[in-house]
Amino acid sequence: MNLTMKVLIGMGLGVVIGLLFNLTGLNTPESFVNVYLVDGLFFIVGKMFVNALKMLVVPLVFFSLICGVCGIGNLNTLGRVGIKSFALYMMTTAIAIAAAIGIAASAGIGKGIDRASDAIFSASEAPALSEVIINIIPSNPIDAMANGAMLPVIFFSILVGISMLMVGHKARSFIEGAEIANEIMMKMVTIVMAVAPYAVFALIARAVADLGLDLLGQLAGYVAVLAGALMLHLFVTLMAVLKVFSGLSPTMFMRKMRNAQVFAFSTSSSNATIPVTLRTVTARMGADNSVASFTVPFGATINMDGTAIMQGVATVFIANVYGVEIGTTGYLTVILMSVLASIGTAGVPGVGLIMLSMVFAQVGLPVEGIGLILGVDRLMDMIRTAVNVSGDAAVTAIVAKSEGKLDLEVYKDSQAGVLDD
Ligand code: DAS
Repeated sequence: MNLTMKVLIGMGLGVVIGLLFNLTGLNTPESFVNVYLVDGLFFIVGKMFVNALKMLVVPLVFFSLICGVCGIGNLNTLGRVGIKSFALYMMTTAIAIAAAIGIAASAGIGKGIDRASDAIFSASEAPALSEVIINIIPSNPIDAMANGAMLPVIFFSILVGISMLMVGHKARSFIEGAEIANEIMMKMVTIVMAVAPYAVFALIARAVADLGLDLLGQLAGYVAVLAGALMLHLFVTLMAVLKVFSGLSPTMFMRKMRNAQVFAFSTSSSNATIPVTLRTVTARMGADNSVASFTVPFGATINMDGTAIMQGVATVFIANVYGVEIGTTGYLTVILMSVLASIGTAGVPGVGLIMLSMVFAQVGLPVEGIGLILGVDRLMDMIRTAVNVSGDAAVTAIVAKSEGKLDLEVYKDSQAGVLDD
């Protein structure tokens, strides 16, 4: 049984147990069960898992970003293709998360929860935007890492990557070291995510015991708004960008992207889908490999429109559930952080959730809030990964066409390359 199924079972059991406690009134401070089980064992297991997620963030972002930046090749090969694709990737991600926050805020998801107790709801103030911008440059990068101040860590990591590129071949062993360290971090993510089913059970059981059916209704709202925002980005925003920047047919694009989207959905991993995305944009859409071989892996590393959408919607949801007023400044910080963090989010299952703990910490939301959405995240990860790879392919088609390296005859031929599939 795969992890997604185990997480869903953990969530289902957590809801049943939580409802049992909530509906039988066992969730009172006096009840033995509540004290030793719900606020005891479940609380401890949930806290330990959230700590494990937070433990990963700094090393994961540091090494992922260095590898992402060094993956550009050397700075002078960055060239037009690198600059065009980087600009388009950042633009689509920023549009994605801004739209997602707008949709989620207007939908008011997570509002009006009747909080039985403030025990699991405690949030701190978000820092002012000027302070956030000033502090992007760390006076002490080690201190920033030690305190999990992620925007300075992201800035420092990108700077290290660029500097390594400038040193050139002499830094080769450092770059190889960073690539190995990044691989180690990916394995650590896999280990932590293996515990997710049990943590989901504990976190959901405790939240439902406290909030009852009310939370489930709100959670359904979160899933509906997130799925809607992802579909809007995929079928409207991305296709409009494709049409405006290349004139290529969105209908043909979607028809040819189907296999890659299904593969991304089933693996929840942009990285694992790279070979399928590459074959789709070259054999089926006619993009030249000289462009695609750079923009597709580059996109799988730095382009995460779907993930940024999840981070935007989840932030609004948890802020409403916890009754925290993030304000415009806070949301601008979330957009900046999600766009920058997407550079460091490697395309593997569940990594977007780990980055979410970083976004929450930055805007003063309790990271425990992740426990409320953890159960549905595996499912949402599948959808957002399909959106992520669609963004990688769309930007590849745009850049290839702008470089005169896309064979329009192949793109227009619905049967092109289909024999390989
Ligand atoms: N599953 C990641 C990917 O491969 C994205 C995420 O975790 O949000 O794109």
